[in-house]
Amino acid sequence: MTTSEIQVTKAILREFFEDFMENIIESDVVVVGAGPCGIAAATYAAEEGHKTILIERNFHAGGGMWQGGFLMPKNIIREPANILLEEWGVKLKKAEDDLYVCDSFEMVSKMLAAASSAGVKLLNSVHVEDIILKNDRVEGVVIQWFPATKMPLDMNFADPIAIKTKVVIDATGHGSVLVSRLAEQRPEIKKPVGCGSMWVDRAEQETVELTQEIYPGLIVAGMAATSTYGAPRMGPIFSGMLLGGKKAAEFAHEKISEITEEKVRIKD
Ligand code: 48H
Repeated sequence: MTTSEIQVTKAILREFFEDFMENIIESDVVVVGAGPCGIAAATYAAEEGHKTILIERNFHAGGGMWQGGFLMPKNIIREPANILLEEWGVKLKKAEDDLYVCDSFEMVSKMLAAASSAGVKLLNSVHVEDIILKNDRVEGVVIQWFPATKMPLDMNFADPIAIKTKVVIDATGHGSVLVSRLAEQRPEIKKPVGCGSMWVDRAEQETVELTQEIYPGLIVAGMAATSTYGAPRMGPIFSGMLLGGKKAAEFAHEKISEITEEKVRIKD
């Protein structure tokens, strides 16, 4: 049997466009940013049965997990977030007190495997540059190929496209990209201030507490929540990110249930 170049091209095009039309254009949850928080949020949302898209501007997913601390690929987790990682099959070694350590490579790959098994669709090399903001609600995101955003300014003329969803989760890390965009247009939303100085205990706890629905249809989670509200930073420890991601998925589930009930009520 011979394989032609055209067969390869056709298979890629057909699969990409079918997937995009069926699963991506309209979804239940869009998570922006595939760091620890975003991957956890997407996995739990998909496990609840929601059609979930995870968008990452880099070729690779994993965000801040790859480089551990000080460019050393070891990640630290604190109880009770170790349970989440153990469920995904990540090997943890007890460090000190309530701390565990694992290999970054294993954490990233097993989290991504769990996301994939749950049915999450990953859209990588895609930059989210805006939200769809209609009727005082976030109804989707505006996307562009990431390499296109890196073209010289005089060539950067490519218009983006939009995808619709019921709930958007801003898990873009330090930049709080979607909240920043919202704050430019809604005076009641404060511009993200950036994270405060390091204080591990408070930071880990506040990251989870601050993960919330900041505006109808938009949940801010993980480091994006920390940076939005100026809470302390935590350094290379990821429990707040995982627990924040789980909490964001729980919020998303509640919101989708409310939207579904509202639709049924209107129909009746
Ligand atoms: C598409 C985007 C866009 C965009 C950004 O930085 P992350 O790892 O974020 P979290 O919240 O999952 O985890 C934070 C953690 O990694 C960290 O930074 C810690 C613990 N810091 C402590 C400290 O003291 O500094 O992942 C965010 C992801 C990245 O992969 C980005 O590439 C991606 O979001 N992203 N993707 N469109 N506009 N902006």
